[in-house]
Amino acid sequence: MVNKIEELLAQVEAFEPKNAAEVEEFRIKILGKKGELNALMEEFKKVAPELKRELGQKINALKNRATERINELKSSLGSAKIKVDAIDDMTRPGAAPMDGTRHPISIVKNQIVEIFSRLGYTVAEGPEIEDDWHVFSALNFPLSHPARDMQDTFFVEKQSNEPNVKDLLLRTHTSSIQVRAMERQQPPIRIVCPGRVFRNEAISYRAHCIFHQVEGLFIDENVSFADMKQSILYFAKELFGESATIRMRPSYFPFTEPSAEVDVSCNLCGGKGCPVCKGTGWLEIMGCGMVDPNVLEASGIDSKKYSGFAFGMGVERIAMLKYGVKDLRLYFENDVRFLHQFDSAL
Ligand code: 2NL
Repeated sequence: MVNKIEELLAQVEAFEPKNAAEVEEFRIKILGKKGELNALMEEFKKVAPELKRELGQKINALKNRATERINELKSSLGSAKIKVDAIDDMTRPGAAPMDGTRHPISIVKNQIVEIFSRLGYTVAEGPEIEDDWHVFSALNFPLSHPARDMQDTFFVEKQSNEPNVKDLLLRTHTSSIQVRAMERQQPPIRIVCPGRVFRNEAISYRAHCIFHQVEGLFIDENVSFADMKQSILYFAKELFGESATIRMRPSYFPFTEPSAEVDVSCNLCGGKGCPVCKGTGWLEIMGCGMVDPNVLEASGIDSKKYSGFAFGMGVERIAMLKYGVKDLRLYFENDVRFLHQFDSAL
């Protein structure tokens, strides 16, 4: 019986299976109900009492070692099988990584900037956190103007009570960039100012508290309303197509006089009237005007020598009109099914 035990122990140690099925077969042969170990136990019952202690220990050791070795083999062959499965079919096509695309707001912003760069405009940028002077006071906003209200503007909490520390706010338009440009340099000035702006507004299909603007400023000697009209007509044709026409309606802004609202002929229906232009044949795309002399003087520019025009547009609005997008919130949700529909060289 001792020989039998030793022979089985040697078999356990020497066993080299090729796969998990062979291990299972071996387990049944050694540890199974009708296996070698149970056969030994039957024999053990008949053994003389004085030999039971030593033989019992040997059988137990065999059982433990066999169980241990079979479990080891099972786990190593089991995990190897998974690895083999993963590269089972070497001809299977790989998962293609999705390419990113430029955001539609960036595409339209770049197109706007590119068109004005062909007219000699350069790009200027400025801080998103601004002070009252560059957003309101220098732009001829009266102290009581509603835009200065907490309801419309995000104010930044004051970090210090020292009298020379300014009140800060998030810019509500990119005009502040133009004020800084006028303070920095004398005319001729010809700049476009793209940027993110902030207004304390309830989010809806046509409004968001964060959005994008492009503003422009042209100041030199003898700049006229006719210059402004022709520049904007060129811009509208470049952005909406050669057949685009524009019309101007009188309007009001604190920083320009006279001021106008610009409509472009509806590119979707060709002017016949459709849901996007609400049957009018016209789409409102921007505001503009001759820079108010008070604004020039506030930034250190001689309003007797120089004149200029300025304009401003919302990038989300232009992008909605260009692509026929009816809900502005889509631009902020980052759903790739939406974003992947736009592609551009810009
Ligand atoms: C609109 C209208 C406008 C301006 C922006 C401007 C800037 C300076 C001086 C004078 Cl520094 N004007 N900007 C002028 C007219 C209209 O924007 O509807 N924007 C979305």
